Amino acid sequence: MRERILARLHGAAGEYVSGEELAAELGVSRTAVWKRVAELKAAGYPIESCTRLGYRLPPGANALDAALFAGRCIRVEETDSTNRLARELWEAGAIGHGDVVVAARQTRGRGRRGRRWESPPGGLWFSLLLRPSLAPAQVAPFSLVCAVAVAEALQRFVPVPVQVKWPNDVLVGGRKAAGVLLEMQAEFDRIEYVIAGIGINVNLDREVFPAPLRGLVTSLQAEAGTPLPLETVLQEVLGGLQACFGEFVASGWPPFRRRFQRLCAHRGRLIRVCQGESWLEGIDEGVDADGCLRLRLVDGRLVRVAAGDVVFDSGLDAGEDECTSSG
Ligand code: BT5
Repeated sequence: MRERILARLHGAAGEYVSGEELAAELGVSRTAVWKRVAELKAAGYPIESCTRLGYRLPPGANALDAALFAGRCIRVEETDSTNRLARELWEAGAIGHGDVVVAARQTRGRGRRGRRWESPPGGLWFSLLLRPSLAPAQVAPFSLVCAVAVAEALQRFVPVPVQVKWPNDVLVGGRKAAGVLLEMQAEFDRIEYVIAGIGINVNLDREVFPAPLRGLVTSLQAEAGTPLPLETVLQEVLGGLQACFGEFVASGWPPFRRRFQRLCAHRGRLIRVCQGESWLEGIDEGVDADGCLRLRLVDGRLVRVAAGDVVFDSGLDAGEDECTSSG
């Protein structure tokens, strides 16, 4: 019922809707409406009430944005993967749009392409379930949008630069501190749900990582020189994701293109893009209007890359295991 109340108030475009009208439309009592509105307000929705006029969302209040405020946070001590758990909870009807599943540790945290994501206690491992009213093809750049949201939020906690690495890594002081795994369930032209899985190394020592990763990764604590309150970081990142999601649903990728470029660690640099068994090398000429990477190859050709892993600078050697042939 909360979603229907919000949708009705949003549809009224800043005008008041009386409690009586809402009650009649929803087939419930005015007291029930009043209670749900009180819950929505407690959850952070900017709903205004007036005894004689009823309720309204003030002009300019974006209900989609606000919809994430209502998201519940389901917390577990341990799970294999919060992305998997979020899917299971959705299928059981236990969670909906804007809900978040957070685990203190994951036993089989997942990266892209079946890779492993180290998730010991001290980090933030969570999945956000979203039901955007977009076509499946429109969602592709959303993982880049999430990387932007996470990077911008994390910059408030560390004195060193926070950057993005195409498509979905967040680097702190040049090393990977967070990653995004976007998974989608869709049918033909309709998205059933999107799960944005986010992993952030908050209070972790480098020693907790397997030896081959130690030189490549970092944590907020290592860069800030002090442990950080997990809950504050989570709320900051969720706030950023919420704002970016609202903007992405309303305006798509274009407003994020420049934000991504500004944060990008390898723009204009010589990079290698690894795609499974092969790789391409060239100068990064920025992301395009679809979020693809434009790469100027040594022979002068400009190619558009839709997927892969970027390796650059000293990382060229460190990432060699992901580029298994000379392409
Ligand atoms: C990612 O994959 O960066 C996406 C990571 C998403 C993790 C979150 S945690 C909550 C949710 N539940 C899940 O099960 N997953 C999501 P990718 O770009 O494929 O990077 C994976 C690679 O990063 C690995 O092969 C390692 O090289 C490296 N890596 C693994 N664990 C790391 C960590 N904790 N910090 C930094 N790098 C790590």
